[in-house]
Amino acid sequence: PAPHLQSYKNRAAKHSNPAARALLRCMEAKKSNLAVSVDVTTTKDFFDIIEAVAPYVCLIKTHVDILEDWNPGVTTRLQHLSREHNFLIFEDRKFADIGNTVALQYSSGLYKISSWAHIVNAHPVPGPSIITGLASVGMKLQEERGLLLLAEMSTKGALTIGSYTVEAVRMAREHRDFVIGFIAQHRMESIGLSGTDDVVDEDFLILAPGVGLDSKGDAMGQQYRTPTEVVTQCGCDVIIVGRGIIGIGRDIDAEKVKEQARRYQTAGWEAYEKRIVT
Ligand code: S5P
Repeated sequence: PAPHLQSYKNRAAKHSNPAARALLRCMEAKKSNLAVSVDVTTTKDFFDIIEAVAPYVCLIKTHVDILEDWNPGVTTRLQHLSREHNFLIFEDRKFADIGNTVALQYSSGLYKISSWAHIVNAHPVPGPSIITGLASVGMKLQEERGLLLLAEMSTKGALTIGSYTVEAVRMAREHRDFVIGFIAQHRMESIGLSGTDDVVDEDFLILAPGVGLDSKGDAMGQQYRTPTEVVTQCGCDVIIVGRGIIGIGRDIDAEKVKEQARRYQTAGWEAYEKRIVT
């Protein structure tokens, strides 16, 4: 059966990339396909949220460059929490430059992303060299590292459609050792690629942002769908939730955040259980 009809557990046992394996194992162990996007600007809020949601998530998604008081201790503490609470770390850096530049942005600078983020993502717009650039850093480390390509975006009017998405999938297929999947809104099979190549042992993870239970969008083009639409109907594997869980107010209410995380975890898992056949 196609990957999305199989359990996370079965897929974990077969996957060739260590980061994908670790994520799938964690999803199975915690019964969670929930990634929380911690889009806040102070390290206090950042860790208050992570500590509140940690038991309910398989993945924490960060934008470390929006933290006003970032310091190297932040990523040390984040890695510690990742081990303690069993979740992976995804820095949503959206690389988009030539191979040489993205390799430097991934390995160096203030953030040294490759030293702590299990997963990063990249826009396919520069072509395959963006993958080889990032792989020249990530694949050299003896660590669990993987890359997601942004094949589709969640925003109104996004240009990630048609042949762009098709070519993104083609690029990923050429680099299956490092590219573990896509940021997308649907499984790629559902956009007309299935059967065009030898895809027998292919298992790309689909991580879908733009998920909300109470809202259809924001004032800046974001569009939300429910976990049922995303996971059961569109075959995505991980739901990425930001403001639906962390809220939009100024003060973080850890109890509310926890309650919402639990709610999305349950919704995501039930949507997955409705989908799998093995
Ligand atoms: O197409 C996309 C890709 C990404 S990675 N649409 C998105 O919204 N994202 C990210 O997901 C975005 O950068 C943000 O961090 C998160 C969605 O946040 P929310 O508050 O709208 O749930």
